[in-house]
Amino acid sequence: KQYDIAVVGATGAVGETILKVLEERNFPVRNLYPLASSRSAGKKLEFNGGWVEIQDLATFDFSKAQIGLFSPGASVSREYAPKAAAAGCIVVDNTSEFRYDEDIPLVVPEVNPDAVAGYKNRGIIANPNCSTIQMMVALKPIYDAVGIERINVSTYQAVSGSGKEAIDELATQTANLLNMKPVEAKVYPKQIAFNCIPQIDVFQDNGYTKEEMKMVWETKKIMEDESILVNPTAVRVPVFFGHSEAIHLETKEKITAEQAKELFKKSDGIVLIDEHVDGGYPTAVTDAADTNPVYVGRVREDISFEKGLNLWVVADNVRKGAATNTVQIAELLIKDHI
Ligand code: A2P
Ligand code: 11C
Repeated sequence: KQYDIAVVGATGAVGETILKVLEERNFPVRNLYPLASSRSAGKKLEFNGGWVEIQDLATFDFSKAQIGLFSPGASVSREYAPKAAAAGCIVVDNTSEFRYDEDIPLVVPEVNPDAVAGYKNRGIIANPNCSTIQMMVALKPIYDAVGIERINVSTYQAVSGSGKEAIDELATQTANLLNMKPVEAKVYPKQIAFNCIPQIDVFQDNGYTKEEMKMVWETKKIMEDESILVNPTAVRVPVFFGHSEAIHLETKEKITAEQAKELFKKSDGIVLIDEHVDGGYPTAVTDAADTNPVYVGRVREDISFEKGLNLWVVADNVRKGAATNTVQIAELLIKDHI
């Protein structure tokens, strides 16, 4: 069976990667409808060896597609995802717009695949935030084995998480600085080249940023565990592709590093790189970028706390953090539901 697929935001960092991932995984696409703003309508994109014309989202008839893969930004999804669903096109939405609605499933296929069935509620499935997705994939085997009381996490997040303009900003600032020219910060509140910025997304009333609170809210929903505690700090770093996370867990039962590593080796979607030699760990640029797995390394028992475990977790934020996870959700939909 083949499906007609609309990709909304097809010219963006995530949208372009969704097209690549659909091709790579041989998703059974009959007609592909790449949609973007009127600025892009009429231009052509390559897909499966042919050229497909980009159409204007504002005038597209969603009854032509069975599945819509959305990543155009929250305000655009707010308007168009319900319209698509009303026309019978099931939406997998990458934005934060619907994630916290109780009747909208929030899915990481390695963690809570059964939640996909909730698409029936409103015709929309939400794809979690990139930093949450990679953390969930890495923590699920530990959670199932010994339980998790609390997660302390600091992130080192790539600029591609903010879209194409941010990728340009890091490149331009870096080139300017190397050529002794002044830099201008537009996407980020401070210079990102050769710097780290401890703010991702807007501040909330409690002094945490929205990116940090996304990790708190989404972890509880995906793990279906309101009691799990998350203590996050989210930092933007001058990396183009790949988010890294230093995670410290407080588990319910003691787990040794060796036991944890055995679990990681057996788990779908995880690649363990953990050798106690120079370079014996994954990094964003050398391992994760442009690949789909979640990489785990630096697995250590906490030497200061009995039920503590330390991990280093890396993944391509545009792939597993967005496009790949979205396509995997669509795969679950066509396998079991439509
Ligand atoms: P366009 O290229 O036509 O502006 P990114 O996250 O990399 O910035 O990409 C955002 C994506 O969302 C792009 O494909 C962009 O299309 C699309 N987009 C942004 N605003 C709209 C809109 N109002 N209607 C349709 N698509 C939009
Ligand atoms: C970032 N995590 O790295 C963000 C991007 O909620 O889908 C993804 C925003 C989201 O900037």
